Amino acid sequence: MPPVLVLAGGFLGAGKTTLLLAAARRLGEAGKRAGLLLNDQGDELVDTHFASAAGFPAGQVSGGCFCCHFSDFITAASQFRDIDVLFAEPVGSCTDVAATVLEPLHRLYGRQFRTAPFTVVVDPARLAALDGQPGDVPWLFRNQLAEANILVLSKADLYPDFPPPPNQVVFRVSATTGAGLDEWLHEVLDAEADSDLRILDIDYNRYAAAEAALGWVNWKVQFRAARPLTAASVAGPLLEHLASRAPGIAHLKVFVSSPEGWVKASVCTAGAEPVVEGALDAPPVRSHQIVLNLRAEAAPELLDSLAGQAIAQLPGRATIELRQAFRPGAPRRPLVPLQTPSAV
Ligand SMILES: Nc1nc2c(ncn2[C@@H]2O[C@H](COP(=O)(O)OP(=O)(O)O)[C@@H](O)[C@H]2O)c(=O)[nH]1
Ligand SMILES: [Mg+2]
Repeated sequence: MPPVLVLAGGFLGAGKTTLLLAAARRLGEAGKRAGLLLNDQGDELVDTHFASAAGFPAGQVSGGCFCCHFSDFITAASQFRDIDVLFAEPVGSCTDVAATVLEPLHRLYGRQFRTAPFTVVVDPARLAALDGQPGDVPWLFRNQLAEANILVLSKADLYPDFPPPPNQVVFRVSATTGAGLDEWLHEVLDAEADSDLRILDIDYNRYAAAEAALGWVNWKVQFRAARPLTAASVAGPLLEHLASRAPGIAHLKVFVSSPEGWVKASVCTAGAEPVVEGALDAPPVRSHQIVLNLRAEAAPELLDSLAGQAIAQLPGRATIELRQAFRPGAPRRPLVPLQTPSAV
């Protein structure tokens, strides 16, 4: 049997990776093997390190979205061996996934993958803040919602009673507690593969403007501390320094690892409490690898210099292995939309 390919899109910080890891764990308990395919506009991705550290086969399409790198997506997806389910997470600033990824998947790769209905993961807090908001980024977010076959209202432990949007198949899921996870998994894994795609009529100029509104910063650093430090005592100050200074944060993530263990710390909106996961009790060591991903509605040069300051204030010597700061390039329109698109 070909593996089921489950695409789960949605905005930055919606909870996609956490959901997919929880689902992969749940499948593992049931004797099934799941892999994760992540995606980024840049090259070093906290999510991929996190998924590998959690013990799952993980791959990545970097340097652009699945849609504009469809052949890379197929190559990367084909490299997973002996899996039952492949979860794929497009970049959080991506829309038009139905037309540019799912439609060609159905048409050209139906024998290689059984494609599940398209899930879009939504953070209820961001959805609540969307009401009537003007601008290109809210427009992009609305398009993400409109093309979903299934909406997952994430973080149900925090927002148990959030009202579901009308005219959508909705699941409330907490990846943290596991509530609602089985129901969603059942829906995506057992549904008829060819659920109708919701192909949109996307204005690619506006889409490009929305993507370019975000500054994107990825750093990878080898850090030699002046004295032994735990991963948490590297990640904590780094995150706090940046979270209190970077404007318009959409997602800030730091992954600090050494052979003794790893810690992931993240913030999804300005002013939110950081979430810290991993080996908080790992013994202190001097050598750490730091991977930092920051996406914010601000100039990449500013975000890059703030990242540099945050790393410079750590007590020790940092050797930079990767330093990227940019606005995502304009996405490319698909050549042949097969179904009649609808406007949002
Ligand atoms: N309380 C709570 N937090 C969650 C849940 N799912 C994700 N998060 C947090 O939301 C943030 C963004 O999650 P992530 O999976 O990285 O989002 P992504 O950018 O959509 O992949 C992280 O800090 C997660 O720990 C959940 O079910 N409950
Ligand atoms: Mg993610």
